[in-house]
This record gives sequence, C-alpha cells and structure tokens, in this order.
Amino acid sequence: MLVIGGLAAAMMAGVSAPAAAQGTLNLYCSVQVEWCQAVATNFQRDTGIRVNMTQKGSGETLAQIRAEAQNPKGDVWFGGTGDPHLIVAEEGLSEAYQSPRNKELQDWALKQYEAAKGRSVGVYSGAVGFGYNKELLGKKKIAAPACWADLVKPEYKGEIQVANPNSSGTAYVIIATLVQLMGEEKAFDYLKSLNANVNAYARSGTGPIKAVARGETGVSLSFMQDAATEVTAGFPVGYNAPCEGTGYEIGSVSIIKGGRNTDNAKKFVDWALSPEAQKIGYEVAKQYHMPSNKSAPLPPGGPDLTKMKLVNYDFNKYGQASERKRLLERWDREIGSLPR
Ligand code: S7P
Repeated sequence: MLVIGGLAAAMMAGVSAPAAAQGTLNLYCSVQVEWCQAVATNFQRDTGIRVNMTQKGSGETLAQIRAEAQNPKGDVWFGGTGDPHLIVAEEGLSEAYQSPRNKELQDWALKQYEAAKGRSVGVYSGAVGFGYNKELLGKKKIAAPACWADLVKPEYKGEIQVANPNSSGTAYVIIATLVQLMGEEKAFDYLKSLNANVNAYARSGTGPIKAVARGETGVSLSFMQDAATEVTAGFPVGYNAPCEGTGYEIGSVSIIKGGRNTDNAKKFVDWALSPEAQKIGYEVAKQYHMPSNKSAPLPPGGPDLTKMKLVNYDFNKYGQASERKRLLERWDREIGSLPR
C-alpha cells in the first residue's frame, strides 16, 4: 500500500502546489502506483483540490471500503477491476452519479454504469493474457504459451505465477474468465492442473508480470496492458492473448457513499472521464489501457481488445457479492489449500 499527500505528490512530479486551496479529496486508487501518482498530481493541478491518495489492489480496496462502511474515510475509488466496484454498488457503499461526460463514453463503459445502477462507470478496459520472459524461456527451450491448454503442460512446471484471487481483482477476473470459457467444473479441474505448474500466488495482480520482467519466473497470467508496460520499460517480455479466447475488465470509478467530500468526488469523476485525463495513463505512466472516452486515443502499440477473441463476460453475474464469495471459497477449498 502507498499513501501519499497531494502536496508531496505534486512536488515529486516537479509541479508546484496550486495557490488557492479548493478543499480536499481522499482518493483510493487501484491502478499501478505511477499512474495513481500522476492522477493525483494532475487532478490537484487542474482543480486546486488537495488530493490524499492511497494505492491498493482491487480486492484489498473492496475490503477497506466494507470495513469503513460506518465511517467512510475515502471519497472516490479510481481504477481496479470492475467486479468489486459492482459489489460496492450492490452493497450500497457507493453513490449514484451521472456525469455529463457519460455521453462521450464507449458502450462497454456505460454497461458498467447500468450494471451498477449509476453507482460506477468504466474508465478503461484491458484483457487477460500470458506474459513471458523471452530470455528465460529461450534458455530453457520452452515455447511461449499461446493457449490456455499450454499452461498445464509439464514443461511449465514451476514456471508460472498468478495472483491470489482473494486480494487481487486481476486473479478473480481470470477465474471468472475460465468458468465462462470452460464451464465451472472443467475450470476448477483446469485450475488444479495449473496449480501444479504455479510457483507462487502473488498478493497483487501486477506482481506476476513484474516477476516475469525481472527474470524471477518464466510466465505470468496478467492483464496484457501491464505486460506492455514492462516491454516499454525495456524488459525482455512478450505477451499473448489466449487462442481459445479470454476475459477482460472494465476498470471503473465509483464515488464512496458518506465520504466527506462528495462534491469534489463528483468533480473527480468528471475529470477522470475526460479525454485529457485519460491520456495521462499512457503519456505519464506508460500504461496501455483502452480508454473509455471515445475521443481518447488508444495507446500506440498496446493491446487492442477489438482484435481479440473475447468471452461475453457476464459482469452482472460475476460482479455479484454472492458469486464472488462462492467462487473464492471454492478456490480456497480446492486450489489454495493444495500443496505445490
Ligand atoms: O494498473 C494496472 C491494473 O492491472 O491494475 C488494476 C488491478 O486492480 C490490479 O490490482 P489487483 O489485481 O491486485 O487487484 C487493473 O484494473 C489495471 O489494469
């Protein structure tokens, strides 16, 4: 977790704090920390609103918002996979808000808005794939994985990392994807076979691709946009979309109900949905997500979801608290408890 005050964020980015303070915003942020810092700094500079930012993964932020339900400390939650945003909405922990920017958004971003009954909206999208270290796999003469079926082959034994779905929204999207691709029984059989090849379950969804980049593991299950970031950073990373098809996230923004600065949270949502704010992920932090504003460009060279075979991800079903709880309990019982 990283907590950073607005002034410190501005100074780190070499930007002076605004002269006239316009109040405060407590921002919970679930994208990569470089992007979170850029979001905090730029929103503060554009509006004069002082930002206190806390960065945590999606599952962990969901747990925090639930734990603080009686006394909310956050005002707005930016980023992270869409399913836990839907759960926050279902549990009445977020507030409905119709931004004037909604009319500029892609249909998939508005699907999230509809599923959340106005309590959340999509800011970006990204698809699940395989990241791999070209040098490490090359030395071991292991082919880069192209299909889900490849990952359970014996040559990948001890080579794969994925995150733990209890803490990671990314890992939950992976389980929900497999269930939608294969059916639940086959998906859990697959996860058992995969477990034999997994060397570690990381806490955060981006942990496995960072481990791939640094040569600590050969293969990761990750969002492909996060693999593209490591490629840009100069690591010998490649990535593939699974040949059988894959799932995707609708990274979202939600206003936390009962927060102390709800008017500023609304200003933040309007800002986060603007094309200018949506360029920041790529331009400042080299993040390759597909932006939700139709006027924001697709980051050059990044994964293009419109060219992939995608499952028809059922956000209404897999974004339900009861379904997430059931799948996580099953994963803990049948996979998390297995020896490796
Ligand atoms: O910024 C990259 C990204 O991967 O981070 C979000 C995700 O929540 C990662 O955290 P966890 O898996 O640990 O929850 C994604 O939404 C986003 O694409």
